[in-house]
Amino acid sequence: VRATVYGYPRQGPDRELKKAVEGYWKGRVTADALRETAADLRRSVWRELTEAGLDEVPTGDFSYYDHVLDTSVMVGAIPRRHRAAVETDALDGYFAMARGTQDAAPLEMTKWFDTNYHYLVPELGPDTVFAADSRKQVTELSEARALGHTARPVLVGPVTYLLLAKPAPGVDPGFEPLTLLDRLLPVYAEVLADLQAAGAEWIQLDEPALVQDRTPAELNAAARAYRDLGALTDRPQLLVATYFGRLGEALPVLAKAPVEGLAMDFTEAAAANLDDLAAAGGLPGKRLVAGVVNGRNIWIDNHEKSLATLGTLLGLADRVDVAASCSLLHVPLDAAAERDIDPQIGRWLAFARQKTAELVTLARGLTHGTGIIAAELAANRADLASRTGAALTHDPAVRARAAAVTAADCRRSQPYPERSAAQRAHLGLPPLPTTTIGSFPQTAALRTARADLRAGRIDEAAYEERIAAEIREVVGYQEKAGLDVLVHGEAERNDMVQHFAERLTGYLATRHGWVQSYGTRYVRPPVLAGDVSRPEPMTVRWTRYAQSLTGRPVKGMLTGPVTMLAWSFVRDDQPLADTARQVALALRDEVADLEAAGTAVIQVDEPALRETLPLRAADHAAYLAWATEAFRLATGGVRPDTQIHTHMCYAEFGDILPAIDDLDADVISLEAARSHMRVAGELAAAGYPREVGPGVYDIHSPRVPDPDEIEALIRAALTAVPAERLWVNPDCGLKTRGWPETCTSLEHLVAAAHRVRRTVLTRR
Ligand code: THG
Ligand code: ZN
Repeated sequence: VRATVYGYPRQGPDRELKKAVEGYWKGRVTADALRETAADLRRSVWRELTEAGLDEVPTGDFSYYDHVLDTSVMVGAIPRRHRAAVETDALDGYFAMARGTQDAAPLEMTKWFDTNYHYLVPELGPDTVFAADSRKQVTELSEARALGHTARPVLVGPVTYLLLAKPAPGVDPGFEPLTLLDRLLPVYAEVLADLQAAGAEWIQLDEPALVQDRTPAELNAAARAYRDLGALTDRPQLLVATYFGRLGEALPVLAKAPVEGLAMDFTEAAAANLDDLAAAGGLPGKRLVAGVVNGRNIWIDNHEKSLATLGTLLGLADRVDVAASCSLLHVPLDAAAERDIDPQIGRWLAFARQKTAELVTLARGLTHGTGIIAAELAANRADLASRTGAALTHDPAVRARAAAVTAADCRRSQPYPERSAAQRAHLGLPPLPTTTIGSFPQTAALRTARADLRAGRIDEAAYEERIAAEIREVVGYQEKAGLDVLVHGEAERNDMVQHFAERLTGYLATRHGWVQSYGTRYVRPPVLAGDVSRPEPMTVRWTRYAQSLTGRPVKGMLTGPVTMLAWSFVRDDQPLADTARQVALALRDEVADLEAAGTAVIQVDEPALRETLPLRAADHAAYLAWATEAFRLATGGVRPDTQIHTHMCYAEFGDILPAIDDLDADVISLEAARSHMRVAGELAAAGYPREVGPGVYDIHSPRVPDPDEIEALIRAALTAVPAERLWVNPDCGLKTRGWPETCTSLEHLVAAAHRVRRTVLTRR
C-alpha cells in the first residue's frame, strides 16, 4: 500500500507564483525569470512530497493560471480571436486567453464543481480542430525524472474536458461539445504516446464530471473513451481519477473499462461508493486509489475510520493505494505556519503538508501493521478527543438556543402584500428607487490605513477616524448623486466573509492560509471551528454613524448564513444545517440590533446560495431546505415595515428560482447587465411576487455605461417586472472599481432612472 496525491498547491509558501506572474504582467519580471520561479516551485513540491515519503509524485498539475486552460492548449482548442497572439508568443497568448486584451475577450470563468476554484471554460464548436501539444506535460515529466523522481502526469480527462466546455461564440447554443469526443481521443492518444516515450509508467486522467448526474449517452461516451484509450498499445498505464462524490452509475462503466487503475472518493460519499464497489464485485486486476483523507477541508483525518475503510477496500482490488479525496489544490499549504492559532486547536488542523504526512502514516500502517504507527494513532485519537471535548465546539447556550428554534421564528409576522404596504408608508420612496449593492471603491488610502493599523503605525482611534472620514465622503457623494437608498460603503471591511468571521465566536482566522480562487487571485477562508455566537454588535456602529449623516434611508449590510459557510472551511462534526442555523441566529441578533438602531432597510447577501448547490439533483431539495430556512431565520424577526433585501451575483439562477422565492426577502438585487435582463424575465415567468433590482450597470468592467444604455436595460426589465416592483441598481458591489468611473456610472444610472420614472409617472 502506498500513499499518493493527485495534485498539490502550486503557489509556493509565500505565494511566489502570484508575485512572479503579476510581476511578469507588469513588465518587472522577465519570461525567463518567471519560468525559473515556476521550475523552482515545482522542484520544491516534488522534493517535499518525496521527503514526506511518497514514491510517485504528480507532474503537470502545475499551472501559471489554470489547469483547464492548460488542457485547452494541450489539445489545441485556442479560440480564433486568440490564435495570432498564441502563435506570436505562447506565454503571452496564454495570458491573453486568461485575462483578455484590448481586442479579444478572455475565456469565460466558472466554478470548478462545488469548490471555490474557478477555471476557464473551453470554447468549442463543430469546426474545432484539435491538435496535440504535449510540450508542457512532457517538460514537467522530464524535469521530475531528471531529478530522480518517479512521476505520474496528471491530465484533465477527455470526458470531463468536453463536459466542462461550452459552445464558442457564434456557435449554435445547442451545440454539445461531447459530440467532439471522437476527434479529441486521437489527440489524447498522441499525448499518451509522448508521455510514454518520455518515461511515464502511469498517467492520471481526472474525470470528476463522472460523479455528477450523467445521461446514458454521456455514460456511453465515457465507456467509449476509455475503451479506445485502453486499447492503445503505446501508452502508460491509466489511472482514471474520480472525486467530489459518489461515482454511481459511472462506476460499472469504469470498472469494465480496459484501464489499469481507478481512484474514488471515500470521504463525501464513502458509504455509497463502498456499497457500489462491493456490489460491482470490486476491481479485480486493477489498482484502486482510495481517497480517504478529505482533500478539500482542513480537519485532521480520523485514522481509525480511514483504516477501517481501507481494510474493507483491500479485499476489493488487486492493489490499494491511499490518497486524499481530491487534489490538495483546494487547501492551504501548511498549518504549522499558523502561529496565531492556539496550539491545541492547531492540532485539529491539517493543510496540504499535514495531509500528505497523514497519507504516509496510513500507508505505513496498512503495509506493516498498525503496530508500527501506534504513536501516530494515539496522537490522532487524543487530538480528535480534544476537539470533541473542547469548549469551542460545544457551547451549551448556543445549542439550547438552536434547539428551541420554531417554524414561526423562520417566518415574517405578516405576508408580503401587507408588509409591502407598511414598508411603502415607512420609507416613502419614489417609483424605481435607486440604490447600490453595498461596497464603494476600496481605495489605496483605505488599504494603507489597514496596513498601518496592523503594523502599529497608527492606533485604533486614528484608524477609526479614517473610516469615519471615508463614510462621510461616501454618504455625501450618494446624496449629491441623487441615490434614494444609501449605503455606508463598507470602508471598514476587508472581505464580506472575513469581516464577520473576525467578529463571531467559533471562527478562526488564518494568516497564511491562502487558497487559489482563480488565476493569481487567492482567498484566505476563515475556519468555522466551533459553536457560533456573537459577543457584540458587528455592524451597528458604522451603520448608525452613516444614518446620522443623512435624512435618506441607509441600508444595513450583512453576509448571509449560506455564504458565511460556503466561503469558509466548515466544521465536519455536525450537519451543515446545524452550523448554518447557529450562524443564522447570530445574524438574527445583528438584524434586530440594526432595526433597533433605526435601520429601515437591511440587506443580507447570499451570493453563494447558487454555487453551493450539491452536484447531484437528488441532494438539491435537502440543501435548499436548510439554506433558505437559515436565511429566513436570520431575517424573519423584523417588523413588517422593515424592508429585507438580498443580493446574489453570478447569472445562473434558473434552477433555483423556487428557492429564491422561499427566501421571502422583500427585495432582491441580481447580476443581470451582461445577460440582458434574462434573470428578470425568468423570475417574472416563475411568478416571483416581490421587488426586484436586476443590475443595470456591469461593475465587472471599468467601462462607463451611458444613460441611454442604462435606460434601455431599465425598459427591458420593465417588460418583465411592473414599475411598482422594480429597483434600479448596479450588478454588484463597487469595491473593485475606481472612484472616477464609479461616480460617472452612478450619475448615469440615476439620470436614466429619473427619465424612466417620469414616463412611468405620466402613464399612471
Ligand atoms: N470573498 C470570499 N470568497 C470568495 C469571494 C469573496 N469566493 C468567491 C469569489 N468571491 C472569488 N473572487 C475573488 C475575487 C478577488 C480576489 C479573490 C477572490 C482577490 N484576492 C486578493 C489577491 O489574491 O490578491 C487577496 C485579497 C486579500 O488580501 O484578502 O482579489 O469575495 N471570502
Ligand atoms: Zn454581487
